[in-house]
Amino acid sequence: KAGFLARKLHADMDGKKTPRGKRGWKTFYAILKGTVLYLQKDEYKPEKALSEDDLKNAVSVHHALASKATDYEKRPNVLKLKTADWRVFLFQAQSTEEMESWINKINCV
Ligand code: I3P
Repeated sequence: KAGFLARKLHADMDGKKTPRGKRGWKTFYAILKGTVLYLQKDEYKPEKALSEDDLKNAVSVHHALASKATDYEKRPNVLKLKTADWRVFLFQAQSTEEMESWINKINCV
């Protein structure tokens, strides 16, 4: 599965709230491949290798939990992702259908 997702960092690996200055929304082209959610700055080009930033932004969704972010009301179609290393991300999809599709795909990994 692939598509555009806006990401907001909510909590870091220690489970603590992501500090100010790093909490802004940023749009990526997301690709779920195996147990990894790749977040790339640009749309996927098969001939282009992943950049260092792309690798840094990749998230393991193994033993992660995705759900609708019912407590976040500022934007529509936002899902919450809790990872096995205690990070929390918010991802905004482009429609309700897309959000539900991402939640199902991530939870079925
Ligand atoms: C954050 C940015 C986010 C905002 C967040 C700010 O600032 O403005 O858009 O979240 O508020 O801290 P920065 O880019 O300097 O990290 P919302 O869009 O959800 O309001 P928050 O700290 O209340 O999460």
